[in-house]
Amino acid sequence: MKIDVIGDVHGCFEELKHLFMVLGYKEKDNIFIHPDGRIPVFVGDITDRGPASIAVLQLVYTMVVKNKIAKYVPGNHCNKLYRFFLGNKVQLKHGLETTVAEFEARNGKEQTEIKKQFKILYEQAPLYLEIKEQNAVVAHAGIKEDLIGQTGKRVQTFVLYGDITGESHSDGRPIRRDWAKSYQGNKWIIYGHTPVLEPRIKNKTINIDTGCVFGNKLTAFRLPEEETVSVPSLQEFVEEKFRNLD
Ligand SMILES: [Mn+2]
Repeated sequence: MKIDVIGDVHGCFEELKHLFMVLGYKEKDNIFIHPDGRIPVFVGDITDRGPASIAVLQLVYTMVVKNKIAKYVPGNHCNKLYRFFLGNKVQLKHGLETTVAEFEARNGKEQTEIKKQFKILYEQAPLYLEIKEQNAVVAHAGIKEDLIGQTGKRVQTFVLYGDITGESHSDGRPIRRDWAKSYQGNKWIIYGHTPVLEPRIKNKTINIDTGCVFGNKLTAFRLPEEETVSVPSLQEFVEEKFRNLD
């Protein structure tokens, strides 16, 4: 199974369609199929902030759940949207407000359908995905070597939020340890979550969240080729969202 892992889409539907085209997928009946049977793997955070979160949600649902020609792991934004759909009290900020506004603009029948689809997508998703054939692991915010193969609350927190310490910077951002720098494993760890201007490779890890929703680009990482493919963003560039990581 050859794979194309796709970074945080965040509602950037046009850029996602463009990326599929550049990767050689063909559009058929509103889904994207690769002539060589390649499998797209979404690294999570498919909604929020961008212009077309519901369209992305429905495309990912159709490809992953209905047609089973793609895979998906959840991100922290997915987790929060799921809790919103469960009826839990969640704060409508950090981009969730845009997805909820799109959702509330739909009629009742469409809302029922969208909610049902996302719940199924989220509930059937693994916390992270081990792709043995490619000796790779896909996890939204990454994963430490000793957590691979495990499940549970600690693993869930790590794959959704990264290696957080529980403390915050003065601007409110959580302090995160740089787990990728000390990663010693031989499996590829493919992740997103922290926007970077260029895909960041450290040891055998790669961060492919190139901040499409903040105006940079949408990136895929292909295995076994070990190459990245990006398309430019159509969104406004927001420089302060990008981290300078060495
Ligand atoms: Mn994230």
